Amino acid sequence: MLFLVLLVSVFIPASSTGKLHPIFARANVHFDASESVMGTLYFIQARDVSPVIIRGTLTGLEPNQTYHGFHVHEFEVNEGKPNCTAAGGHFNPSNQRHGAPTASLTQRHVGDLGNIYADQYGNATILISDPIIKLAKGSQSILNHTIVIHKDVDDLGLGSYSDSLTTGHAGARLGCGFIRSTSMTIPDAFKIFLS
Ligand SMILES: [Cu+2]
Ligand SMILES: [Zn+2]
Repeated sequence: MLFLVLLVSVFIPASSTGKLHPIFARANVHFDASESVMGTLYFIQARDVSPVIIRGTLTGLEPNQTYHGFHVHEFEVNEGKPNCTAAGGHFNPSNQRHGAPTASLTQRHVGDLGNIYADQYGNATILISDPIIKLAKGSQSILNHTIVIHKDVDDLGLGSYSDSLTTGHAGARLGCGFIRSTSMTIPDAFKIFLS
């Protein structure tokens, strides 16, 4: 129990401003076409002003394929058997260029989360903290949008391809999952950090 309390304190710094108002979401990722990527991603935002933490594991990526573009896309997809193409373009409510997750809101799409890394077994363990996406209500909320995993590396808008500034030249969509709000209590939600 003490460990859990300590753990929660790591992700909810005492110096944070704003009322504690945790929001949780999850996305069940399923493969598209002939690919086999799948897994569950959890999304947590502790306060309206807090970054969103994304935690989860994906399996079925090509071993040693290294980096894969990882974005929130605009439209809803079917949860059990998604057509990832139906997710449309990158979630871009502020009408900006494609960029790196470290860029400011005027230099990236809201949905630009960079790349995830596939290990030698084709698994990707994901722990991302992003200050731009939100679960709280507002134009930057990713609830009811779709997370997409791509076949190729996202060049973060730095490449010389014709689509570097729109998609990061990340290629085909291996899998995707609809981001749905879920009602976890705080301890249950943060237990995922113990696994
Ligand atoms: Cu994408
Ligand atoms: Zn983008």
